[in-house]
Amino acid sequence: MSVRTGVTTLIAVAAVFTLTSCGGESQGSTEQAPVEISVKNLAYSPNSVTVHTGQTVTWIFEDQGMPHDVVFAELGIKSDLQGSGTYSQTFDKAGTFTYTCTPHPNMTGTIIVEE
Ligand SMILES: [Cu+2]
Repeated sequence: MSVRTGVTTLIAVAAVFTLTSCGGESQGSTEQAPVEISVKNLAYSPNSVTVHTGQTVTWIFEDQGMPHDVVFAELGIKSDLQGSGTYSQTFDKAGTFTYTCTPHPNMTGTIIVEE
């Protein structure tokens, strides 16, 4: 492993810890734990997640600066095109919702919202 790769990995790990540690609500319920989706390598990972109504999903854009977005055409929801940073969306309506990326139509994902 090169030094550069090692440093990059450390930064990535630190970022994940930071997001995880400050994302919790004060409810103390594991059911409402933050749901995070990595946007990397032209894919959303995990590709399909199940949440409860009122829960927030955060996409983390980490595809080495390549811009992606998150578009729920059915819900009229569209994030900015982002090469870094995060985007969060709260789901208040139950259902199965698919989303895609504008520049890369074969990037798709699914959010299943349960009552
Ligand atoms: Cu994309």
